[in-house]
Amino acid sequence: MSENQATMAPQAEGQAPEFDAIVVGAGFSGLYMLHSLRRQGLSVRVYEQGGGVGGTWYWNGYPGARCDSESVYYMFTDHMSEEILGEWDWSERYAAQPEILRYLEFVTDKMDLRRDIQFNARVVSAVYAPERNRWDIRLADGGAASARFLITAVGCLSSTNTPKFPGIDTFAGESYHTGAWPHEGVDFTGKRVAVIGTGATAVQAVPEIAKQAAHVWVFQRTPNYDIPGRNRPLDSGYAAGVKADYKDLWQKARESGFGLPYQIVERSAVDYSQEERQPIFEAAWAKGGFYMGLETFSDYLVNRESNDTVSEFLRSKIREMVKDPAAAELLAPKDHPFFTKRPPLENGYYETFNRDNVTLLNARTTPIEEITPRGVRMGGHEYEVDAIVYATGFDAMTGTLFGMGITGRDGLRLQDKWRDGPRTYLGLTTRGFPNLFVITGPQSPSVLSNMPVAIEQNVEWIAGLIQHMTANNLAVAEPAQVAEDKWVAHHDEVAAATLLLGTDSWWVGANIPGKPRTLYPYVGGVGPFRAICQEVAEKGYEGLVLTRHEAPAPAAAGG
Ligand code: N01
Repeated sequence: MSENQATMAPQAEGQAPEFDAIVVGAGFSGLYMLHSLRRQGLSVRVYEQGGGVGGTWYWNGYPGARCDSESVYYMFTDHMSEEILGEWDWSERYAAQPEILRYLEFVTDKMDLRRDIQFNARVVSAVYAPERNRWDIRLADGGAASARFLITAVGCLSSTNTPKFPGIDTFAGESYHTGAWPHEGVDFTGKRVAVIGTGATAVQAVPEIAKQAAHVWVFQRTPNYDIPGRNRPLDSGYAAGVKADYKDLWQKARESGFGLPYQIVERSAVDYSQEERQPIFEAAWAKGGFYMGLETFSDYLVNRESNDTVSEFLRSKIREMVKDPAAAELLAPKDHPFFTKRPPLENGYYETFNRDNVTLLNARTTPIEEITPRGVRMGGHEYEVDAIVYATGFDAMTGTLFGMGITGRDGLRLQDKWRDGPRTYLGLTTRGFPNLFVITGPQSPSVLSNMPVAIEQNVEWIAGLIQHMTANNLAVAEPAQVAEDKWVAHHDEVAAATLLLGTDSWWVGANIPGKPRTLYPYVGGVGPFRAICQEVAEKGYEGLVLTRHEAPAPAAAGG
């Protein structure tokens, strides 16, 4: 048997099981990775921290949680299974969290993926053993395993961030983080609730919480440019049309900048008069969704003047929707350009501030001082509440990877290698960590795109590389230093050409004290990224050093 051939090696009692590949995470990316490697005949084990599949959709069950990508484009394609694509129908324009979770469970069962997934299994260390060319994994419960390939499918937003407010542990009421929501749900009926944060999550949660609660205080530090989602039951004719045309539409999405098959018109807002721009903005506003950013003008991220036009349009809409002028002014962003933070989609958020039981508070001019046993103290006033909802985001893109104890050659820890910011080749690999592949990692398009499109490309590229290694009897893949340096330089150059680095956002790590400030996702676009990755593959995985393993292959490793 060649050292690349599949099958789980026979295991002596008490010995850690050995696999060809270990995948960490059972969300969209982990499920597709498992399927793709199993299809090659490899033995694969998925370790999932949660008690079920779903990843982000398992943990984020807060009220109002739904997808901001249109559901017809937020799913696996025929590359996963033509049958599933044909069988599944979404009920809403933007699917809510329970429906997406049901979808992922449906896919899992349909593809018989569950038998290779171990749930409630948190990876706490992953160490590369060069003499064996294997990754040794340890779980929080003491379990262990090893594999030649380690693939992280941990999502970009999976380590919650709760600011270290003084007194936070003294609160006597209920505390929740939106990213770790209780699966049984929370009943806010008649309760006084503090919501801290006004990002995409809070924008979804606040309208729903306000429908139940006696009163909601929203602690806002930075307002966002929220775009109307205009969620509604999915028109079956539209959905059928998308299905009928899905091959073309998906290809268009794959080749696009942001992973959506929208009609991008290359034009600058500065070349149009105010009278000409207005109907273009109004049309996108009426349509709802990311059309506002993608189908109006194309240079918002690189041209401040162009951006000012859409930013002002969006501020004018907020002033129309919110009746109290002081609240409207507070909700209208002035400190950053549109789309330099992720614009939330809103379904009733602004109107919520017209309710008597909702109060907006300015946590920018008067920062939260402390959490007390009875509530939140700010500006010398104590807001007494029964529950605090932390909608305060995530240690994005690197938090979970660093928490897994990933250690490469020569004892190098990932967080030490990336101390000044991630260094990767294509966002998928990093030198010093042979056979480690990161799905939707930093310096890949990931969160700057419709995630399933980025995930599909990443997974297929990794699967293609592993197949290539098997076919050519190669055992070790690691990027060359020069290739990694070139990718980082390219990534940084593309980022520097945009307005993104100038705004404090989690995209640049600004939400976590001490986190290096750099653009974490790649802003060159999913289409161009795909083309680069494809060219790399066509040139025999240029930039990667692919070798046979030189140490004698141990008998138990299947070689
Ligand atoms: O987190 P965020 P999120 N005092 O980091 C505030 C994705 N998503 O969970 O902006 C007071 O955006 C912070 O204030 P500021 C989407 O990609 C997807 O809302 O830093 N406030 C901010 O308002 C999104 O971008 C969907 O000044 C504090 C908030 O907390 C990403 O998840 C749905 C504070 C955090 O906002 C994260 O969104 C929802 C402090 N000390 C979300 N610290 C879908 O489409 C932080 N804040 C599926």
